[in-house]
Amino acid sequence: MAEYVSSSKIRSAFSGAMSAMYRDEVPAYGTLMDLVARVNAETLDENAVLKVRLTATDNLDRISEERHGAIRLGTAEELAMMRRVFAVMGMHPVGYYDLSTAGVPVHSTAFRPVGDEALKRNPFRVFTSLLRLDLIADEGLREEAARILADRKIFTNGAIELTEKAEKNCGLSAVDADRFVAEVLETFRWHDKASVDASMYHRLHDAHRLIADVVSFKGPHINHLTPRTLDIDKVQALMPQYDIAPKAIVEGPPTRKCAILLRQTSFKALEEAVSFPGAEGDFRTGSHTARFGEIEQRGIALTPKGRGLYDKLLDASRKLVRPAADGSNSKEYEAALAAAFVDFPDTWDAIRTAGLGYFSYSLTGKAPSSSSRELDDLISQGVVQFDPVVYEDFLPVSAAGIFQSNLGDSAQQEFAASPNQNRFEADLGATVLNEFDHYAGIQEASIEACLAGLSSQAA
Ligand code: OOG
Ligand code: NI
Repeated sequence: MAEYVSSSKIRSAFSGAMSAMYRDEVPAYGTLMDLVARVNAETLDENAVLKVRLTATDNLDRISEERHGAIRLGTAEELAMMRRVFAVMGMHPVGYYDLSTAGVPVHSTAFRPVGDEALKRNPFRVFTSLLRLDLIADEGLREEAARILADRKIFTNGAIELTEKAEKNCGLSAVDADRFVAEVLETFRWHDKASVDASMYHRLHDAHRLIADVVSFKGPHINHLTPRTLDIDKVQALMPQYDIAPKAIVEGPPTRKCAILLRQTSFKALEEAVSFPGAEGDFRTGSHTARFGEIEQRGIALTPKGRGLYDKLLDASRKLVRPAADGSNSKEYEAALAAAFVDFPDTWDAIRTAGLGYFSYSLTGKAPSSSSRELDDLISQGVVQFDPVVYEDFLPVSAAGIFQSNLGDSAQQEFAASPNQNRFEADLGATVLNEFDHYAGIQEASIEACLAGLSSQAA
C-alpha cells in the first residue's frame, strides 16, 4: 500500500511555500516577519512563565511558523472547489462572517485545521470571502461581472486532478503532495495583468473597490499573510522604525494582562503597477491596491457568555468614540476601549470561575488529598492546573476594520445588514463548523483525560 503524507504535513508545506512566495512578492511582509520574530524572542526572554506554559502545552513551536492569509472569491463554484482543495490540507470551514453591515459586499468563513492535535502541528488558516454581487445596485454591471467571473478558471488542471485523487484514495503520496502544493500555489499568485480592460476596471472600481479586486484578475491573489506575535503593542510601536506605517488603531480588545480573543493591526495596501488589455492587443498601464501586511496576537477563546460580554463592551466603547480612519482620535478611542473593558475580569482564575473562557486542564502530578473528583476541588488541591485555549478564529468587527483600512476612506459605503448563512453554505456545499462547539470539545476532552489519568493512578 502506498504511504500517504498526513494532511497536516501538506498544510505545513503549503503554508511555508505561500510565505516564501509572498515574501518574494511583498518585501514589507518579510520585514514584518523579522520584526515579529525579534519581538517574540524578547517577549519569551522577559516572561519565563509564558515560555514554560507554552512549552508544557505543546504550543511554543507552532508560534514562529504560524500565520493566516486571506482571499476573496467570485463564484459559488470557486468556493466549493476551494473547500475541497483545503480539505486535502486538513483545513475545514469554521464560522460564518457577514461583512455587509460593515460596508463590504462579502460574506466569509475561515478554513482552518480542527482539533487540538492538528492545530499544534500547524494552525495555518485562510479567511475566505465570497463576493456578493446581489448587493450591487447596478443590474447591468452585476450581469457583466457575473459573466466575467463565469469564464475564468482559478485552479490549474493539476490542482483539480490531485484534489480528486486525494479524495478518491483518502490521501496523497509524498511525490503527489509536493506537486499538489506547487499546483495549488498558482491559484494564490499575483497577476500584474488584469483580465478586463481599463474602462471595465474603473466601472467595477466605482461600484466598489473590492469588486474590482475580485473580478478584474485571473485568480484570487493572496491579499495578506499575518504572522502571530506575542506582543502586538510592541510591534505596532516598532513598525515605523522598520519603515512600515501601521494602521491607526489595533483592532479588537485593549491591552490586558490576560489576552482574550484576537488583536490585529495591519499596514496599508501597496499601490502596484498593473496593465490592462486594450482592444488592439496593446496594453495600458495603471495601478491597483490590494495587498497588505497584518500582524495578530491571539488570546483565550471565549465561551458564548464571554463573547457576549466582549461584544457588549466593544459596542459601548464604539458608541463613545468611533475610530477615525486617519488616526486623529486614536488616543481617545484607546482610552474609551480600556475604560469599557474594566468590566472584563483580567486574571485567568476570574475568567474561569465566571465561565467566560475555555481552558485546557492537565494533571500537575500531585496526588489528590480527598476522594472528590470535582474539578474545582482538584484545582484547589493543586492536582489539576489550567491553561487558556487559544482563540483560532476571527472577529467580524475587526475584519471589517482590516478591510476598510485597505479600501481607502472613499470606499465607505452602506449596505443593509443581510446575513445569509444558508446561502453561503449552499454555495460552499457544506455547513460551517460552530466554533463554540469546537472549543467546548477541546475543554471537555482535557477534563476527561485528567479524570482518566487519576483513575489509572488510583488503580
Ligand atoms: C480579509 C480581511 C479579514 C482578518 O484578519 O480579520 C482578515 C480581506 O481583506 O480579504 O483577514
Ligand atoms: Ni487577516
